[in-house]
Amino acid sequence: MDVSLLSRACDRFLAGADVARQSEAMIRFDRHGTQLLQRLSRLYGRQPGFEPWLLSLFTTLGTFARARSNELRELDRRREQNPDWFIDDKRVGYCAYVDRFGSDLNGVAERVGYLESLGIGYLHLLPFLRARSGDSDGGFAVASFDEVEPALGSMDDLERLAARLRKGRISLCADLVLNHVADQHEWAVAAMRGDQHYRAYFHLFPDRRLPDRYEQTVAQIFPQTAPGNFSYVDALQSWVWTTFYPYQWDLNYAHPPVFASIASALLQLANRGVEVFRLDSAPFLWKREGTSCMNQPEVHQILGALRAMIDLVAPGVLLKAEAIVASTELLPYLGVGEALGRECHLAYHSGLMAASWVALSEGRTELLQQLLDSTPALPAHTGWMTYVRCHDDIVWGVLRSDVETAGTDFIQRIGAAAAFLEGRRPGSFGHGTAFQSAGSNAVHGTNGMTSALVGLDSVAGDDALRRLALMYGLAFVAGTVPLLYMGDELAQSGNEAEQDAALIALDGRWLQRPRLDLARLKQQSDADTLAGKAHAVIKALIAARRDPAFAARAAAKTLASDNDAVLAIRRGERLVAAFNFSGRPQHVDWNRLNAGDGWTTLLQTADDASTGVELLPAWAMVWRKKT
Ligand code: OTU
Repeated sequence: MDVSLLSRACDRFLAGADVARQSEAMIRFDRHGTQLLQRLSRLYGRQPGFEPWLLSLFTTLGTFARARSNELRELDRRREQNPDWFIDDKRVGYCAYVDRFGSDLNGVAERVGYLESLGIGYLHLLPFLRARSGDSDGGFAVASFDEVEPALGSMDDLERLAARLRKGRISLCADLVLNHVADQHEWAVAAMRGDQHYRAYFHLFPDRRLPDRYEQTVAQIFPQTAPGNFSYVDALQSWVWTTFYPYQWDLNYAHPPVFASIASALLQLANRGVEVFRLDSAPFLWKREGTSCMNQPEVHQILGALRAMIDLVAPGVLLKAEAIVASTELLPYLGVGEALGRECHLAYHSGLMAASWVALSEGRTELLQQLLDSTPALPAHTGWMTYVRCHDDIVWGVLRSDVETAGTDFIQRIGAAAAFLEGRRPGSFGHGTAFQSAGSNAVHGTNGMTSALVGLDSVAGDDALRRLALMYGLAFVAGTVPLLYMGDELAQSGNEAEQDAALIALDGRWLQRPRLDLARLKQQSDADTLAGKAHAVIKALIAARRDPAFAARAAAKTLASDNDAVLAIRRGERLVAAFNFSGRPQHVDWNRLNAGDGWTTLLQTADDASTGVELLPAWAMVWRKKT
């Protein structure tokens, strides 16, 4: 460690702070400055001009730190004192598109009362920054980090919304699309003008020589609609790396200004009141020939640097990894096994999500159990974001190694599960739709709202409703922050809007991106309606998590249920839950699960849950607590 550089960085960070703020900033620098400097030195230390670049970055960080409002600074202090705040609060998340939930940011603010009544403590709004015109991958092709999409409002609206949410103890989560920007972003436009500084923001190749070599080992995200990972752009006279759609240009994080630009984008939003960042497409940030160009060690340096930066400037903020990768690759995003230090606070447990759908389609829980059993304990102050559905497809590839560890064939087994959920197997109840699955990508992804996948859209019967409750019930028992996907709490069906037909035809993920069904919203308290019933299920789950028997900091552990159809989970010392993933009644012996005498039922979707041996109806679940 270059001590002189560290002390100059510290001077830059503290310059301009008044006496009152200096001591706090100094303490934070002492704790996190070295970590940040180390990470950045490893990434960029050998590049010419590293020192001046680094010092100017620390000047910028100091400016952002001083610009934080008193209210946010207070939040920073409280959360610094209790880094388990988001775990202990037992927050439940809600995820929605701004336009589909409330028309615009002000409309979302008007729906905060609804979220409060539901018991939500975390609101993830899908991308709302200015996106490219035309197709924008649902806003994931960002044209400006400094502006809100005009149709959705302004930065001031965002700030007001964040403050309104905070008043209701709801943390606002925003996407930070790390991997790419739109071809209409000013960096891309400058690159097309021939500006060398901005050309270096991207991965450009004069011919197919290198792209062809990379393509040998890099997978495809949209093999049918956006095959390959490179697009030729005339104005650049080059091939540009485009992992996703051709209009999404991957950023080159080997170029230090890219890191500084993204860091500023993050802190600017944090100072507007965004409390959680969903780090979109985090695994893709570093390219290395001969590899999948995912999850490279440098990715963890970059995320670790962002984390150190947050700890230094805005410690009330959380980072959430969106890394849809195999469980073993996922753990480093939470700092597991990373001797290097802290990384994200939260990560999506996409393997658990996908495995729960496999369990539902097979009526067996062995893969789910194996996955839970192989999930190690997490570092302190980190947790799992658990969910049933999101705005994307169910990405089956995350299960490949788990399925193979189980000694089964991936294509055969997952192909059968997907076919079941997509209604292509005898006896299947699902109505999902295959995504990008054909030829060599025979099982890529599956689309559909939860209601479609559990069969609620066709048979509004109790069985289907129990399946919805079962899937959410598992996410609620297993996770640190369980996430509800907008509309699921009203058992809303898939997107059939006429005006979205073209979008759906282009990208089937729009099937699970409907507008909030206002008729169902009105039925939320009407127990005679399907919407009302689903709403009651979700409210009951939120209430059950709040019970003191639910140990937020404890990890979910499986219990031997002696019955492959039933998954049994213990969370802490006082909570045991059993889930019947099959379409037949199954026996559960509560005494064997050590949840018999002295225990009572906390929540159930079975009609009768007496103690002792019990018959759990098809797809039912029971949560029991020690009194
Ligand atoms: C993420 O997706 C977003 O959630 C998608 O909505 C975007 O299209 C994408 O990034 C590009 O911004 O690989 O780890 O269907 O789950 O693309 C990042 C596949 C991703 C998505 C996948 C995911």
